Amino acid sequence: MTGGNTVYADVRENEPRADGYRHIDTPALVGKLKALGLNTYVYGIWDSPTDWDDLRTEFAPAAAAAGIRIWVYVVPPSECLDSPIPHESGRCSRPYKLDFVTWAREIAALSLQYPNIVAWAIDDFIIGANGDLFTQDYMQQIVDSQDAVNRRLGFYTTAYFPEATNPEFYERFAPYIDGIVYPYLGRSGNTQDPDAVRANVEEILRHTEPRGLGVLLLLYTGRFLDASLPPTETYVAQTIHNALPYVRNKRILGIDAYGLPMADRPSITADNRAAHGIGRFNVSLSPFVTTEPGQYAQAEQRVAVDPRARKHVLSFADFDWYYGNLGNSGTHVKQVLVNGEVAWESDVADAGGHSYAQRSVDLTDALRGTHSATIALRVLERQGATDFPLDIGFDDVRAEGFSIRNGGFEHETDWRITANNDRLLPSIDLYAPDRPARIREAVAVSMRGLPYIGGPMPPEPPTDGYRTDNRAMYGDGRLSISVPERTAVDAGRCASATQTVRADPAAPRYELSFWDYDQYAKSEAASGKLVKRVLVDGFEAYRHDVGDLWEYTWMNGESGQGPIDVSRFLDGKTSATLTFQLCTTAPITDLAVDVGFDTVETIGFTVEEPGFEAPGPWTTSSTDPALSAAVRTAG
Ligand SMILES: [Ca+2]
Ligand SMILES: [Ca+2]
Repeated sequence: MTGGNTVYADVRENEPRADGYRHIDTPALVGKLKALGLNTYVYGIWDSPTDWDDLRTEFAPAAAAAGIRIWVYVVPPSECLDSPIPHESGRCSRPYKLDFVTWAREIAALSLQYPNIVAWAIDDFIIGANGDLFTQDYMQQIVDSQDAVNRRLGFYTTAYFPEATNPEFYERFAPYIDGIVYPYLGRSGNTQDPDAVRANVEEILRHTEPRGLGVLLLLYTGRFLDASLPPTETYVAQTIHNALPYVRNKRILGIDAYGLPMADRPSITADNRAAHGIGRFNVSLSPFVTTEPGQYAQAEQRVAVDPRARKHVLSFADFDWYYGNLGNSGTHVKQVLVNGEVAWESDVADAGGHSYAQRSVDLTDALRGTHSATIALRVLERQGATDFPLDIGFDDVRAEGFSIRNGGFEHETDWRITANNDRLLPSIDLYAPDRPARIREAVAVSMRGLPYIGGPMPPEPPTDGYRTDNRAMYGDGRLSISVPERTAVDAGRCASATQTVRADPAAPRYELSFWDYDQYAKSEAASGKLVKRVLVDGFEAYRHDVGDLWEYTWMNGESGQGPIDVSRFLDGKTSATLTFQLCTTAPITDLAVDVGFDTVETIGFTVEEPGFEAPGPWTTSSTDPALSAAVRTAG
């Protein structure tokens, strides 16, 4: 299924139809589902106001003919960005929006026409303020509305592990629902650990089975925004392998491959977070996960030492993406240990951190006269944290006077990867440019119960500088609008990239889609100072604070935003200006930022170099010398 968090599940037609919308490509989608051997599709009504009609008139009958069952998914208030001002409106389940009594009736009616529609679900019942809407009285109205038309249609809601194992959740909702959709996130809000399936599912079934409720396991096969690393093909295959016995013995309803990449787009370029090559040692910690002092994760190896060497030196590169300006020191610490003794350490709140830094540790005294030693790269929780996520990288490990194997972490050998807890997740993180295709194959093979064996990862060509310097979404280029560290900029200054675009004056509507990226989220220190803006013919079509969700993540505006209707700015015009901008809204003294824009897509007008792979027609300017805009290409 498609929905929140995802990057291009690619189920739409390339070109807009006469109404100016890109519709669901039903023949292609049905064909891919058949080719992958999938028997059910969870159809999300969210991305486009045309989704419901595409389901009614095209997908439901085609899926029926192909023997594919359908679950219909609609969203609660927290995911409905609806405004009477078109360019401020975003994704929502349309046309009935938050009228779930009508959704219940209409989906039930459609399920009578197409009995392959077997269930419907509402996302996130009790996340945020959603619970205020779904009172017991309202739940009863929804159920009555559905049952008056089709009592056999299933009705479900999403329940994350804390709700899915909470008796109060069931006391409140069990009378109204047929079961839950459980998003599997390991033990600590991640898409890296497949090994908690059995423990988590068993615990959930202790609540659902006595109540006669069904469980659909939702597996993230595309990114989850509250996880530090996106899922890999081996994670997907192993999680399916662990869940499949529950499907076979009918204790769970099935496995929903959420965000399954359906087309052959490449991986996001910025997902390669190695210093060089495709691999690094990573320790990640998801948002909202609590850690305790003394918890650690590490990569360790036994090394042979030349006892006669004049010098023993360990060098490496590391990053943590935190910059000292946000404070919070004393929580997470990067360390090098030699024979269990700390030989080097750096707090993630130390200066630097936005990119890899080269380190050199003199171990001459520690290793003199010895023949072997244990070297460990460790991330230690000095103090516990509750919402201080991490994505730490170590790479380019080299030694003088002793030997290091696989110091570039280009494969999963030589290092012993361990943790003394299930919060900090250590791994050798390998980037595959064709990960979407690998994940699709892993799903197709594993759902059949067969073992998935991925091919070798293709190597990356050598790069100048660090691999992480290339933060493009796709390709090797993006728009970069940046301020350096320790640099003051007054309020009201802007840097921009602009081009004059050709518009079709007779287009039925005009749409602008783009993706943006920055380094900050949720930090008070970064909020209210820098704003990302997009102007269409001088009118502000988009405005978002740099402190918005999420950090280090390419977003389509934001999760609820998606493509923007810019018809009011372009209707009847043959040309207009398009401007991407970063502006200060308050004075800053030390708030280094490098905002990215990439992957511009339009309906009703044409943008040159929409992927910023070359400067082309983009004109950059700035009203402050410390604030600069540039089309930045790496290669
Ligand atoms: Ca590497
Ligand atoms: Ca690009």
